[in-house]
Amino acid sequence: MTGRFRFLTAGESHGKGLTALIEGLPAGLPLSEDDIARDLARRQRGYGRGGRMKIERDRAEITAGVRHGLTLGSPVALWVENRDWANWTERMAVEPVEAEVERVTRLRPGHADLPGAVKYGFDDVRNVLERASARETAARVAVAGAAKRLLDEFGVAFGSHTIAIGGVRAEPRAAIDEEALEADPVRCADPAASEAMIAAIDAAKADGDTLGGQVEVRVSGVPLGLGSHVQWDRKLDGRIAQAICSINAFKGAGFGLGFDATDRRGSQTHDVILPADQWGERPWRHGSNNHGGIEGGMSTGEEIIVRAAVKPIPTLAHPLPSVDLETGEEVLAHYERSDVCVVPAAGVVAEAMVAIVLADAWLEKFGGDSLAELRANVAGYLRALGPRARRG
Ligand code: EPS
Repeated sequence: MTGRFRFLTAGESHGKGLTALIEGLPAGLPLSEDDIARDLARRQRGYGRGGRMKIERDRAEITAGVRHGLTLGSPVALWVENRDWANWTERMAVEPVEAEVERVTRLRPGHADLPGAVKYGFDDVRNVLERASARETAARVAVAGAAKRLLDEFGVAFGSHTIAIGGVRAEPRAAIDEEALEADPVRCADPAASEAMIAAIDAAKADGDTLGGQVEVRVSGVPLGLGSHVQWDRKLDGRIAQAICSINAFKGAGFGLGFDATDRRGSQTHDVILPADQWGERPWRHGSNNHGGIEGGMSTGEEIIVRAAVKPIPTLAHPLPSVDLETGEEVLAHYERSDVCVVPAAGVVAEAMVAIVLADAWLEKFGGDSLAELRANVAGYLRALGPRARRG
């Protein structure tokens, strides 16, 4: 992130709610709560979620930075209520409470519990797990609603889908029916794989276990030239990978073929550049998109394709062996209500983080205090690129 579009979030999973503060949106951008609502709803769905999603009805309230439907160029503040807070008012009270509140001391392997509690000097793991919870991703998706709204002005469009759950892999599809995808319980475009994924989730649930998987994010309409090859922290793929790996339970990111490229020879990996006369519209075109729309840290004008790996979540109904933080005794890890598989929702969160990085890279490249100024800058660049090089 270069800081052209920046944001912070605050909020505990069972606290009053989530707050997000966005800086960098130009003035004059139409932005409404409805623009943000769609992805918040998409994030709440997905087979394998636990009881919490039956309680929440996520909706972001815009509390600053927008007037009469248009951004002011000032920070935009968002508020997402935790409906579950009503059940936690004493355990998560801001003020000290009289009652003895039960502490969590049995550490969950794979979670932030152990390093977080030791590092911050807590004797109650709840002080860590509340913030380490993936509840926070609701705030990120809300922020991304504004980032997407900005990029939508320029025809940039986002999608994501599940490509693997628990070792069940989807067959690649040339085209994806978005409506069918959103209706699919695991957001998978391959119906046979979707059924097998659901069966795998059921089996894991029956065993008190959890499942991870892989998601793919696709972005169309990004012109050649976002990011740069000249410095490590300006590389677009590096910035996206950092953003992806910052999401709870995400363990890696790849582009285009992703890690599958490591099994191929170079001649089978790189996208040949074809001359104009084969394609008419532009002076060149890549013959394939194995590189996923980014080469040398810069967008190439092709569709951006990000693949990301999600580990199985660490809260297990049949807990793993662990240690009690207070006594040092061998115990079974803490369990409280949780999800079996979050991969379908994780795709929506990955899409959100890619949108945030692209909004930042967009504003870095084009700048402008108002949408009109940004528009003029984009148009000037596209003119300079030439009519043949604009879009993938
Ligand atoms: C989570 C545990 C579950 C999930 C939660 C993440 O919450 P609870 O402990 O209230 O049952 O539902 O995810 C969300 C609340 C959300 O909005 O995605 C965890 O421990 O990370």
